[in-house]
Amino acid sequence: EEQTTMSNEGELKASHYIDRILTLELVRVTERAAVSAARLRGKGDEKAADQAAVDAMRRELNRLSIDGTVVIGEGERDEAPMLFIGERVGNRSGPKVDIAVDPLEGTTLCAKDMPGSIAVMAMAEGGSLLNAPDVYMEKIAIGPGYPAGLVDLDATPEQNIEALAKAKGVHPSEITALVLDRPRHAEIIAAIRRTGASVRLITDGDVAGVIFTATSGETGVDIYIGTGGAPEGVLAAAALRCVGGQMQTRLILDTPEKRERAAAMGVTDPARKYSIEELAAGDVVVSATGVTDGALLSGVRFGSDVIETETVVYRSATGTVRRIRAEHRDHSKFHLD
Ligand code: VTB
Ligand code: MG
Ligand code: MG
Repeated sequence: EEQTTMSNEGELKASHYIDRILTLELVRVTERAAVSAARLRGKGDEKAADQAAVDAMRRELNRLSIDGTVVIGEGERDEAPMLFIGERVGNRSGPKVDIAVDPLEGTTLCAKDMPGSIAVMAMAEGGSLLNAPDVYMEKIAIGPGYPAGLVDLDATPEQNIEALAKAKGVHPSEITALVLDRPRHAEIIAAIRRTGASVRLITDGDVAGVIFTATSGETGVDIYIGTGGAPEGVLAAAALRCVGGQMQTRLILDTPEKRERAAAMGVTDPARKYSIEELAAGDVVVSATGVTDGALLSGVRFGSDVIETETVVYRSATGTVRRIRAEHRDHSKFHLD
C-alpha cells in the first residue's frame, strides 16, 4: 500500500487521493444509482430506469470533492438519458479526475428484470481515460496468465481461438467465447463455431462479459469477442487492468461526423487499436453495483427496513478487488433532494 503523500504545494496528489479516499465514495455513487434504477426494475420502462440511474449518479458525483470531467459515457448512440461527455462533475474542490460512466448498463435487462444489469463507473487521474464519443467499439479480451499479444483484432476468430486453446493447453472445443447476440456478429459466431469452440450468447451486458474472462475458472468464459459500446469498453478495460488480462479495441468511426467528433476529443487515428493501458492509464478505480441479479453481482433487495446492495470495487494501484455487501437503513439518502 502506498502512502497518501502531499505534493510541494501541499495538495493531495490526485492519484493517491483517488486510490485511498475516493474508493469508498465511488461505492456510494454506484450504490445509489443502482437502488434508483432497481425501483424501476421489471416495469418495462427502459428510459425511466435509465433516467433514475443517471439522476442519482449525477447527484452523488456532484457531492464528491473532485474536479471531474465525464470523458466517455453511454447514451448518445440510442439517445438515452445520460451524463454528457464533457460534463463537469464534483464540487470542484478536489483533484482533476476523468470519469467514465454507464449509470445503468443493461437498461433492457433492468426493464425486464433479467440477469446482469449493473450501475458502473470508473475514475482516474485527469487525462488518463480514453476521451471518445459514444460509438461502437470492436473488442477482444482474455484473462490473465497468457503471453502478451496472444489474440489480436486483426487476426481471424479462428486464429484467435486456436492460439488461445494452444496457450491454455486444451482443444478448441474446450474453449468458450462470449459474444453479444446481434445479427452483426453472425460471421464471428459461425467462425468461432467452425473451430469447435462454444459460443455463449448474451443479450446485453458486455462490461461484465469482458470481466468474466478474468475469472474463467468460475465463469467458464475464456474469451470475449465482438462489437459493443465504447463506454462499456473503457469501463471493462479499467476493471481488467486491475485484475490482469488482455484486451484490444478499436473505435468504429464509420462516418465523417463520428471521425470529426472523435478528432475533436483527441482521437487522430480512427483505425488505431487501443490496449487496456491506452484505454485506462494511471491509477484507476472502478465500481459496479448490481441492479438485477447476475453472475457478477446480486441485485438490489428491498426489505421493509433494509435495502441491500452488492458492489465490487477494483483498484489498479494494488489490484485489490473488494466486494461490499451493504445494508442501508437510512432510506432518505436514496430520495432525490
Ligand atoms: C453492448 C451491451 C450493452 O449496448 O455494449 C450494447 O453490452 C451495444 O449496443 O449492455 P447495441 O445494443 O446497439 O448492440 C448494451 O446493450 C446497452 O448499453
Ligand atoms: Mg450500457
Ligand atoms: Mg446504460
